[in-house]
Amino acid sequence: MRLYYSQNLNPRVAVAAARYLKAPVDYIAASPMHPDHQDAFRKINPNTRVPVLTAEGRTYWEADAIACKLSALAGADFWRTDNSQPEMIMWISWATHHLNSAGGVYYFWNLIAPQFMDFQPEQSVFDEAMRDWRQFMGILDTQLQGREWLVDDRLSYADFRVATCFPFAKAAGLPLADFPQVQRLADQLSQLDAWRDPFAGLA
Ligand SMILES: N[C@@H](CCC(=O)N[C@@H](CS)C(=O)NCC(=O)O)C(=O)O
Repeated sequence: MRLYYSQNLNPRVAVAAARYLKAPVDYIAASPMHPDHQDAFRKINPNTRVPVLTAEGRTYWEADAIACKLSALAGADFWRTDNSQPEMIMWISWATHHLNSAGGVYYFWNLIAPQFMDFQPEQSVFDEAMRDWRQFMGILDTQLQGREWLVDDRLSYADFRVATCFPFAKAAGLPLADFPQVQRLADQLSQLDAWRDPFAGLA
């Protein structure tokens, strides 16, 4: 099995999941959007993005699908298969469409765009994303009150997914500490080697 990655937002989640599950994957550093690599990469992901997992003759892109596949192969309940599965998927979907979408604006414009362009959007773009970030972080904070983890008090992939932006929050300018329960979740996750330093030993 091969897991193609870069050290960016979504591949970080997939690599952390693979590390957490001790998946027997070969980690392949990739630059799928580099003009010299795009055509070749399109064969394994038409979106020319990472992460991508190749396993058992199939190819999986999207961090969530990769976590699902690796969890199944490990026989783990990291990706829930019991009655809590819909709730886990609810938080995964919510994270993608709401929390990470807001956080992604700061991640992209403050950390990624400056590497290759000299352009910043209007301040209103940042203001709107910050309003959304604070609203959704408030929702997450409320959900975490009285719970150790997001779903059924056991770690699941939903905890990784809602935390997608947390490792980049300080550098991107996204407030975490204003939300004490979310900060606690971030601290708990940081105690896991797989989450704190998923790229340890990788290029
Ligand atoms: N929805 C996809 C997003 C994939 C994506 O946007 N990947 C970006 C990194 S966050 C990418 O491949 N960028 C080019 C690179 O990292 O070289 C997922 O969650 O896996």
